[in-house]
Amino acid sequence: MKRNVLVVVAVMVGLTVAAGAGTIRGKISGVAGESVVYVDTIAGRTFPAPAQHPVVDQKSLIFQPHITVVVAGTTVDFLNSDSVAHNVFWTSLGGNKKLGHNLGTWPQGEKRSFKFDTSGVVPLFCNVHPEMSAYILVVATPYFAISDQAGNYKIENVPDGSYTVTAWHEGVRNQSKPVTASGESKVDFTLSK
Ligand SMILES: [Cu+2]
Repeated sequence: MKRNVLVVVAVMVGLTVAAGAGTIRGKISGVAGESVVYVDTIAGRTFPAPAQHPVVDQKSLIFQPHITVVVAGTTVDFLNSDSVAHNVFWTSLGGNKKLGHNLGTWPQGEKRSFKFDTSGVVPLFCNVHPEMSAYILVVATPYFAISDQAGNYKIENVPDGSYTVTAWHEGVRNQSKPVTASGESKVDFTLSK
């Protein structure tokens, strides 16, 4: 009986701590279009990958969406919705050329899957259509957001704590800033080459 009470108290304390969560928001300037902002690795924390697989489609000769962000360990499904064959390959992952990979080439309606275990940027290409490109960002925590076209972003349900947040935008340098998240926190970025 005593043990049960202890368990209940422990669960309640856990819930109280988890309830201390807020929002990190801000604006990315210096670049046009969508950017990604994410909370970097949190020491001692790992996060389960979602059971549902995000889909990167190839449709109308375009990778859709152009930017996908996933937690490390997530399996991504690559679909071909066009009547022509498409390929998917990447030359590096997080800048590491040894993690480059070619998923092959496949016809309409088929998909191939890949599990991304290593954090980093994955630049996607199709070797049938050199003009096609897209990005997958593999990140360490589920606390990330893709900005709107004007650069405004909002990361919700971030547990209170001190973190590093990083802003990423295609073709420019990343920028990282410290944040002590508690309730509503504001972090702006100005990116440049
Ligand atoms: Cu293609």
